[in-house]
Amino acid sequence: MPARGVDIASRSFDKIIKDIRIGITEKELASRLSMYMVMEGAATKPYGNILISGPRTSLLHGIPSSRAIGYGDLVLMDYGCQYHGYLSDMTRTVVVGRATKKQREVYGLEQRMVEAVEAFLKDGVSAAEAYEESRRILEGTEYLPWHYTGIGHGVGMFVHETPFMSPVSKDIVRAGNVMTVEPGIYIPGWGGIRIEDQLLITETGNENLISATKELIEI
Ligand SMILES: [Mn+2]
Repeated sequence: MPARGVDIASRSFDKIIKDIRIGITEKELASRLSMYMVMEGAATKPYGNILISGPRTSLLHGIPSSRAIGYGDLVLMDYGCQYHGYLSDMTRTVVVGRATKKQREVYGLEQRMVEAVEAFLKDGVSAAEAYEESRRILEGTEYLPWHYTGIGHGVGMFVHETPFMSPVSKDIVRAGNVMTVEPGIYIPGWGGIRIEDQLLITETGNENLISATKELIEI
């Protein structure tokens, strides 16, 4: 059942945030995160988990490096696991120390984008219109140029499946689809903030399978 893989990922988030501290490297944290998922029941074969920090968080598909975590860093974790053949995929971004005004502002916009798309998604809606729901939150702000167009995708036995949500998508979202919602704001040289949930689409709406909080966490 896909629900189990998302539970493993959410429980591992509660564990990994306790390990984040100044001086620990991205690689150390990434390996601990993989270990927690296996200890929680995931298959041992991982797939490209992302755990990046500081200005590197603006990299869409950054690979964990030897960079040590510092005060004021954003730490972006985009990860999931395999359980009985099905995959989970989620992202959370946290701040080490007190969030700056700008970090708080971008995080707040990101939260609003995720909420807008999740309020929109149900059986029969257009994936391209779902993208518009996130884009319009950034209209009139300085952050619109840093909004990435791919804001979600189906997840099943593969990590990226239909439906794909983007401005050029022709896909229609259907009840029974399991898919991510992951708009993001990626500012080169500053950093990026992404929140990614994984939803089960229903006739009337959707059910969020990720139980980890979306509120800003300051570590
Ligand atoms: Mn994803």
